Amino acid sequence: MELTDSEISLLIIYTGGTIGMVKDPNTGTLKPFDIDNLYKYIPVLESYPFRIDSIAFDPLIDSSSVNSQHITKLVKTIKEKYEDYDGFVVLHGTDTMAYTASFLSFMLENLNKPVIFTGAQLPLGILRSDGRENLVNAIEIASANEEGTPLVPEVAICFENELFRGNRTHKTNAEDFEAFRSGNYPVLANIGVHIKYHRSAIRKPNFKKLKTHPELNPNVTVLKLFPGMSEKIVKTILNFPDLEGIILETYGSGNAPEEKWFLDALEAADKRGVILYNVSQCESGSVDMGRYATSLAMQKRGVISGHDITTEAAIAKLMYLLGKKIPIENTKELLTKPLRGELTPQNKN
Ligand code: ASN
Repeated sequence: MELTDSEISLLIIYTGGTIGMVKDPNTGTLKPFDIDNLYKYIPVLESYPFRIDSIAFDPLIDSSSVNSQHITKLVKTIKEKYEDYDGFVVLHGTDTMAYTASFLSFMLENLNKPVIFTGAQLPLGILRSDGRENLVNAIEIASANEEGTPLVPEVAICFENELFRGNRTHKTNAEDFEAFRSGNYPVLANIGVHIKYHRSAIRKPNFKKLKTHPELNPNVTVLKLFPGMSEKIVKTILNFPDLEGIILETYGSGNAPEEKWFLDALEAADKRGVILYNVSQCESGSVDMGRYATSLAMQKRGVISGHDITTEAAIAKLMYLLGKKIPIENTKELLTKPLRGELTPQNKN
């Protein structure tokens, strides 16, 4: 039986971001304002037929200031409140929304309830704001259920009439309301007169107990390759003593220069136990190591394929797996497999 409106309860976790920002009269810059603004601009929140509670970060932040503590705080909040609510809406700035959503997807194992991220490109106080529609849609989706089972039991991003899997998403536009794209995975829902859920793309609940993983290992970095990069700088990065994992943002289907110094530096890092994770700079398509000689050379030096994972999800996955302190061989193996639908399984024969 579907839950009746009066039985549904949602928690809005307001972290900050443009949605609730106002102009600082002294500097003219946008800064997050308090949660009362939400209710002022969306009075319908007070009269919703569900129970909607809200809590806010103190201080509220522009999402470009998000750090591991903020992410851990979100995980702990959801864990503490998990049994009290049917779903969660996270109001978050757009700049790092794809990162935070990716982190949460890994850190909330056995998630069986919706955690729907949303925000805005224009603050609610501005008449043309996209925030109202985004928030109302996110609430609708977080509360949607079939016989008491949520329709979207995963971490997702609801933005401009589309619902995306959080760990498949990338912010592609700083201007348009259509700010996000999911280049390698179909949208989970289209929002029009009706919300059309694409059931086959949505994760199925496993009904297991939520398990949280609050530890993240920060000893990772991203190296975006470009023609003409400095040997000295690249070697310094790969040799950095604390480095435990590096995402190599490579060209096309996972290609990189075949120069000897570069391949030797990769080999040396691999031998020191640094995880080398190959992620494409392209928004769509995937790393296919061995398709070209250049990527085969990397594979021989220990580089692991991230297949069609986004850089955001790769960072989150690496920091999460390294935070678990499991043997490096297990970490390497898990990096090639989907844990939360973040990459497409590879059928290597
Ligand atoms: N700088 C803002 C943030 O990420 C951008 C936004 O939310 N549209 O917090």
